[in-house]
Amino acid sequence: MKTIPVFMSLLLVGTAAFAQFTNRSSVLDCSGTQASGGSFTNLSAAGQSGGIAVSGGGTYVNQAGFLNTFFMNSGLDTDCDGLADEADLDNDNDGLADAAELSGASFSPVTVTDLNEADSDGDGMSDHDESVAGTNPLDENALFLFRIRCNPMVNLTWVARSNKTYRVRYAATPMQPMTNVLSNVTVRGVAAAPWYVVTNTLTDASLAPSRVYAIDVLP
Ligand SMILES: [Ca+2]
Ligand SMILES: [Ca+2]
Ligand SMILES: [Ca+2]
Ligand SMILES: [Ca+2]
Repeated sequence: MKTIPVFMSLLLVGTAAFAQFTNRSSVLDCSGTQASGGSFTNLSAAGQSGGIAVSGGGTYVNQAGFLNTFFMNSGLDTDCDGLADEADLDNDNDGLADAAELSGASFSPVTVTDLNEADSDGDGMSDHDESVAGTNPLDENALFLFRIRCNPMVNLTWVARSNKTYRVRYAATPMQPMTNVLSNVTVRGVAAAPWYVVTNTLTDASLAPSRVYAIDVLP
């Protein structure tokens, strides 16, 4: 409920400036730095030492007032969680904070993602999950997947990232919990910068009649 005064104040600011605003999540606090969410007061440009800056990504300069003409979708709630984007630390609810999406620092190499889109490249894997897997969040062909082949031993093959460790678990049926660890695998191999992609295969030689597998990326 505390968010209502926030965007009401922002609407007031936009009207007074006769401008259109795009800035959806870069309310500045009273010291002129980017606010980290929560409750806000004194949000008008006049009463705010830092004003409101354009959230174009990267560093923020010239924080006194408005920059150019921009659109503000006041009260926008991208992830429909009841918290307006202006006060939401994670607009798209993908698990990666807005600040992290703007900085790109969760990826190596540093890669800026869309803070209003949970899956920036539309490959079915969220920006957060790609940050954990170490895959390129802007490449729809780069994501963490594995396939199973039987001949008759089971070969599990997945596109991995060199030097990451993966836990392979299994159960006899999909109804059972994945409590059995087949192996923890730290993937090595020749892989090219910047994403160090390498294909890895693990063999399950148990010859069990049926198994269901899961692979986790370990921190
Ligand atoms: Ca996010
Ligand atoms: Ca995102
Ligand atoms: Ca993705
Ligand atoms: Ca991707």
